[in-house]
Amino acid sequence: MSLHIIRHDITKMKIDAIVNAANSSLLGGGGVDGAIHHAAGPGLLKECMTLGGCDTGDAKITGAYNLPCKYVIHTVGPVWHGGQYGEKELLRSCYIKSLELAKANGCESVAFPLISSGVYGYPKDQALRVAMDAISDFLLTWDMTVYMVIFDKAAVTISQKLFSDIKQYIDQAYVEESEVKYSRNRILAEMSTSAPVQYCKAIKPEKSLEDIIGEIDESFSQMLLRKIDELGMTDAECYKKANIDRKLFSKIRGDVNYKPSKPTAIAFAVALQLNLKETEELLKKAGFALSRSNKFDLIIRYFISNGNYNIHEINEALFAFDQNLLG
Ligand code: AR6
Repeated sequence: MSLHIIRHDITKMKIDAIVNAANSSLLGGGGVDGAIHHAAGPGLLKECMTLGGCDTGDAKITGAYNLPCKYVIHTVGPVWHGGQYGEKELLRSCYIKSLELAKANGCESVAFPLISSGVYGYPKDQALRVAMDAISDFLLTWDMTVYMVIFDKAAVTISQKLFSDIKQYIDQAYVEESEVKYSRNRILAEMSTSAPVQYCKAIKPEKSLEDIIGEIDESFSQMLLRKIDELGMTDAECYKKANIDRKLFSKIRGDVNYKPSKPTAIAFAVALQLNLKETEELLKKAGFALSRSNKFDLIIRYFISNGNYNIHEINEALFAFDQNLLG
């Protein structure tokens, strides 16, 4: 179970079901609808002709014909009229109805295009928000792997304000970093002209290596499980909030020395709503740190220091800045 944003052509995806952004006739059109019919071949249109159309906000399922997936779920998004005409509810309904159909047909993996965000004119940042919220709500109660497929880079736009806030945060951190480097270089330059360094005698360690290893700190998985208990969370609440697969979570639970990837470790910090200091502590357990000199780390810092722990919003921002995603 997890939700991923990926850049891809949906017609090429080898999964259980892909969703088509259709119109109410279900008889084909342009955009992703045209691409799906083209790749599926005439059999798809023939089956669609038997369905009697589809209401806005509703969904219907067909076979996939020449496509590499098993099913096509056709949903009809709302046309954008400014946002006061129930567009949001209708768009949300497209995602929920499509996911329910997928569930009823035993699908374990589904891919969505950004419905309504092309010909139907829904603002892309808002369309993505509705999509991510609807899908993540559904995933709270049902296990499935869901992909939000973004066709062209321009289609992913987090809100302009968020984008410029993060950009400013990154730029500011880069400025601070170069100031630190500058003063460090100055100190080094001054040191090289001052008195020679005094060497001291090697100090004999007081503890044996065995003793030191015996005092090894709590591991990543121990700290994670302790935090989950302290917060009174269930395991499922935690891995769902972290956008982490149940299987991966069981692996971590069962292996005291499990070494997660950095995005996985951060995903847990976000799920546990750790502050920056605690996040650094958890990351350190897995051998990682949050630096001030790369975009990925700065975006994470930005969200954590603003108390925003919505993993999907963080992933949207990471995606918009071309970074690896969490979870
Ligand atoms: N894979 C993934 N996404 C795609 C692909 C692709 N191959 N091709 C386009 N997109 P649109 P709508 C993205 O216009 O706004 C049709 O004529 C595209 O970049 O296909 O719901 C129907 O028949 C955009 O972000 O769908 C309806 O009449 C997104 O898919 C009407 O358009 C949706 O754009 C539906 O309009």
